[in-house]
Amino acid sequence: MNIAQIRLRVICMPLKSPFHTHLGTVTEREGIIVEVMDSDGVSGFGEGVAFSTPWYTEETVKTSLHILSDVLIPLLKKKQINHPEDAAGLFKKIKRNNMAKAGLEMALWDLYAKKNLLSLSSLLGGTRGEVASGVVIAADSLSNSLTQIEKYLEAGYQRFKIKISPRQDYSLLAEIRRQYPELPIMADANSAYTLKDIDSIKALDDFNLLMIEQPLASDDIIEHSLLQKEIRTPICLDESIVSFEDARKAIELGSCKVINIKAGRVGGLYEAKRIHDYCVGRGIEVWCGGMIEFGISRAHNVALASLPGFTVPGDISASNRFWEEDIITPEVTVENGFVTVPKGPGIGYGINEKRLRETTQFEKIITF
Ligand code: OSB
Ligand code: MG
Repeated sequence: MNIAQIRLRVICMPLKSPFHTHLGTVTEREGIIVEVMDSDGVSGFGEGVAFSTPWYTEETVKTSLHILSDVLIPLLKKKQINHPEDAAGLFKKIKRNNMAKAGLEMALWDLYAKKNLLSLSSLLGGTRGEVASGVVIAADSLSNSLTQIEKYLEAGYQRFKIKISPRQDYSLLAEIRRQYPELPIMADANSAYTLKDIDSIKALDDFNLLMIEQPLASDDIIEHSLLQKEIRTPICLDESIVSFEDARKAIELGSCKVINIKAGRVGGLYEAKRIHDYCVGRGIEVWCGGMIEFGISRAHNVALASLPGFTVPGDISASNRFWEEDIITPEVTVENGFVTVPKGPGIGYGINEKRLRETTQFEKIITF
């Protein structure tokens, strides 16, 4: 791959409505857009999905920018790579910083796919023409949760993920279940519980949840395996899985029955695909997670979720779930509960240059 330059942009946009979790409220989103251009002038795009503050993982926009500019891009400058999979090997000696790695690696996948006139989906081994769409309900009250469910049901979403915590769990889910006895719902706790709360977690078995996501701390891998033996609801891990090795260990221990795969959290599409391949055939379901992302990362998610093991509707919502106007064209849309997987080269979406320009707060060009 003949890289000529890399352009890093930090963009910022307000969310259409606040996103509440027990860890805090997100009202605006900063993100890093990575553009890798080759000597023919073809560009591949990736997105660094770290947040402004380290509430979800330890990375931030600033640490990602530092690791990209001062560590990863210099490595790529020194060593010519032939395939995006080589980037994973190159970045291996750098510990963690997975979202920074993924932002760059995903741009290389898009570029490679475009150069070879393949869709990213087919390059990755995708088999689906459309992916099932789910949405997250992250509201601050029961009534706001119910209003959002009504709105997103009308928009066609197939699966609803409700953010919960010990302060808002049983009564919230009970009322949702009372009004929607058949609705495919799950809960995401973002590590709000400890094993001491086992009775309140067990009680959630009443609601026929598809799964409960990350009830305990990210390093509570043994505790999750103890918990799974005590509850009927399948445990899905999110924050606990930042690598293939984490997935292998969690599965061997029986800590989960489902894994939420986010390419950003695990360091890129190569590692995401390895986790997917390992889960398929071991009876572990996977689905594609979301990061309140802009269109570039959303497009990568659509391609990833087209792989055969992604059997559960993911957190793959339309661009208009979060944004007045996204940075890609066309925007990601949900029709009859599905997003169509683009067939064009690479991620299959173009850049909305005007929107990208007006949301850019900082940019930096590194020439090779
Ligand atoms: O825990 O899955 C999570 C968003 C940001 C950080 C962590 C999580 C989320 C979501 C997905 O719940 C929201 C989305 O992008 O659809
Ligand atoms: Mg989660």
